[in-house]
Amino acid sequence: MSTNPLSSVIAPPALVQRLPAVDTKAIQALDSAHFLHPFTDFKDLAGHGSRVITRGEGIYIWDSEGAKILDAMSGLWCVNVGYGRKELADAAHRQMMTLPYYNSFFQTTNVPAVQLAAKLAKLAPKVGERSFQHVFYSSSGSESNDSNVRMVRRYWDLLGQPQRKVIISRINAYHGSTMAGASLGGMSGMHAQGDLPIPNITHIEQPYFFENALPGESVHDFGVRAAGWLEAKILEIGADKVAAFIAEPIQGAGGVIIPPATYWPEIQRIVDKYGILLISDEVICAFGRLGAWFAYEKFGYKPDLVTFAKGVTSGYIPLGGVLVGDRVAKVLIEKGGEFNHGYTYSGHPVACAVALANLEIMEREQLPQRVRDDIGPYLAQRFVEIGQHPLVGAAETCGFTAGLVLVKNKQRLERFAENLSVGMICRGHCFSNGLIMRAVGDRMIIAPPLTMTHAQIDEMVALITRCLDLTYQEVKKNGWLA
Ligand code: PXG
Repeated sequence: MSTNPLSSVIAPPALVQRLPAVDTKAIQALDSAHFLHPFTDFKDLAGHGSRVITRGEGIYIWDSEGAKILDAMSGLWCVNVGYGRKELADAAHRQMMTLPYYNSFFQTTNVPAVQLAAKLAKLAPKVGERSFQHVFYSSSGSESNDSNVRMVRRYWDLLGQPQRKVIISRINAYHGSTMAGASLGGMSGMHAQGDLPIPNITHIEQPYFFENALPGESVHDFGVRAAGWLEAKILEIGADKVAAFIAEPIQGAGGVIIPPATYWPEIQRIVDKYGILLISDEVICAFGRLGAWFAYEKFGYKPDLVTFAKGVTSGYIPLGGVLVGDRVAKVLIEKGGEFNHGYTYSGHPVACAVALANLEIMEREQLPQRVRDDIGPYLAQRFVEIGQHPLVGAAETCGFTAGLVLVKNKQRLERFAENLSVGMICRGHCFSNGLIMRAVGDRMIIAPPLTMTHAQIDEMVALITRCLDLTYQEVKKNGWLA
């Protein structure tokens, strides 16, 4: 038995395998004594203790009790290249030994930050006349969206239109957890804590067909109507007061809400008509998740700013940022004057070095193409089968992410009462059966590493089916089916 349980928790994977098991109880006691977890009911957690994750390899993670778990969420939508990539550790080590930190304030720069900016500019496809030649760095998606708010305001100020302040977002969107990020997001639970949103941020309904379509409405018509809510909001506020519209290409944390094909072209028409900036928050959707380097490429729209984080380093080290399109960059650069905004870790050399190594892996293994042409279509095929399950009202995929809705009546697509928390019951079965799948209300969602093989997709689908069966038996026993 190790005398210091922490020593085995922080040891590298190869070593952990040979070390005695972690003292789970001791770690859990320290955890609840000192660590306030994000988005957590602290009192509830203290009652039963956290699950302690000790290592990862490929698409699997292991907990301190030795259980092997298939991580169908890539950590938190980020470990795109899978766990245990030595190249990324080597890149961090090399950079730490060369220059672990220097700032990019005061007209200084560092080599990895410059190289990464140039690399991202190359990977981001040009749309029409617009290209992305510039990057503003942060350390997370939330910070990046704060930077977006600052940049958008600065842009309109420099153009002599300071009254253009309102940013329109969507209900059930997730754009982070800082004051601006949570305000841009459309989560009512977050707004309720902290007097949010901050001024000049407003929301329209989301393009969620299953919930918001009219009886008998086609998906095609619903997409156009849902985009129309943006135009209605612009007219309500006054077009001359609207600065930008921000949206995730697919709403991730909101439950993998995939908009109809007609939605994005109509959104583009509307933002063009009123001249407002378009921000594509691709924190989840970029870097191969949807089968392209960037999601705007897949959906064919033309954003002015693109938020990124997570997959840029596959989550191995924090890094985020904004791709700044020509329209905004030109004004910020040519009009001059200092932009009074930035972070200690903007362009952190170690994070940028890891990102470069991560993108190299993604290019070498052609992960975006693999999602588009191979594992994405295979996942879609397997999800058609999952859609047949008696508990599943709808099952959809896009690239390498998927969502399904649990219903109490498959024919009438009737939903369970919210307080039954059927999604959480299903998630519980997933945990006990060695599968990480998220529950967002009664939507069960996945976003697995982009390195998954067909055999591993089969293994995951078998686990999902087993957990759906177990949930079905439980809700049936409780008399909750209709
Ligand atoms: N934008 C989007 C689209 C995101 O998905 C953020 C911004 C914020 O990124 P940071 O790095 O500040 O967390 C995110 C993050 C969930 C979940 O429950 C999703 C996220 C974060 C935490 C939980 O699915 N996405």
